Amino acid sequence: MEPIDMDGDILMQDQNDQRLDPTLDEDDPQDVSSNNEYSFNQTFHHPSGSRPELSFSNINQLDQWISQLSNCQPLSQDNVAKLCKMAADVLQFEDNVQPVHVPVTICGDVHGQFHDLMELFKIGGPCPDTNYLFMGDYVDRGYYSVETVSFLVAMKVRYPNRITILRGNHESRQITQVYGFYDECLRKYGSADVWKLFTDLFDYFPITALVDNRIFCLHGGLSPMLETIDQVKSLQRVQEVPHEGPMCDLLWSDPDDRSGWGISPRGAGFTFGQDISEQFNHTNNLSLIARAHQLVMEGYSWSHSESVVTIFSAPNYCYRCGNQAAIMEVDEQHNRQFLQYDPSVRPGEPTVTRKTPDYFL
Ligand SMILES: [Mn+2]
Repeated sequence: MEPIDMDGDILMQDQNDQRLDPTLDEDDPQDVSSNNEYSFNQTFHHPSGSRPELSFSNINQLDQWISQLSNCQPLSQDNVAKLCKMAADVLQFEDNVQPVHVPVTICGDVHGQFHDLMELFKIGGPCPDTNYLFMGDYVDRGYYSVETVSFLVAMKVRYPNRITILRGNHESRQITQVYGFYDECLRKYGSADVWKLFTDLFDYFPITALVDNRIFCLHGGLSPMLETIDQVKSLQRVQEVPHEGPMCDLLWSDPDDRSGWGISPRGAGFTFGQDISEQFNHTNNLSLIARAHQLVMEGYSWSHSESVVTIFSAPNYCYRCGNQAAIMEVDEQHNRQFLQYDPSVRPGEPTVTRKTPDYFL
């Protein structure tokens, strides 16, 4: 049986953008293909002041939403609108390089596999008792992107110091129109309004996190335009994921066995070798780069003499890849432990077998 190449999200070519986005107006600023500026903005600082405290009524509201979502019941469109407004008020105060402290459990791609996300919290311990850092790709591919991203965003608003949610390359207007989230919103809500609410919110997600100044966490990988973490801090991140440039690379790049920088087969980001990872870790006094973005059969995989780790948290990805999932616990002493898990059962749906059907033989 041929191996299934399921990790290769491909960035669509520019000329397809208009066709792919049915909501685009002629002069809609969402079309980022003409934006060739790399958006370093030395004057960008996150808004001064602090995050507003949650009111008792907001806490009650959030607890009710979290309870409903825990049963895989989507919120009403009005409540999604309220939730996204509250979430933007939280996320806008976070940094491009969001500081996180140990102990924390670091997770990779989830991709709409809601029941497996519930399994993740069983394996890793419930939030907020356990602190979590998710490295993006909550939507697309799986059947429950709406419930998955609604749940994680509600948890973020309810427990902002206990859970960190980074942006993945799928938290994008363009990619979600190709890989499922847009269609799922249409199917579950009858319009693209909820898709618009969430994709507008994605612009505020932090793009990287730094665990106790030692572990640099991000969805994809490094960029030839970024030598230091301070340079990441000066990016203007509140925008659609660009097609190129440093912010694009952070969400799209992959480590590679070849040294130096390479052209990525994904059509966005770069491949980077061990020499690049070791230089970046040395320059920034890091012990590790933790990233997601690639399907790995054991759920985690070391690269570059353990200077990079890939974590993938969607077991049996796309309900057919047969892979294990993993999360990485980092304790107070910075000891790391990987917890692996298999797919949960989705109620009411047939068990999918990986056995090749006889009619293919
Ligand atoms: Mn990805």
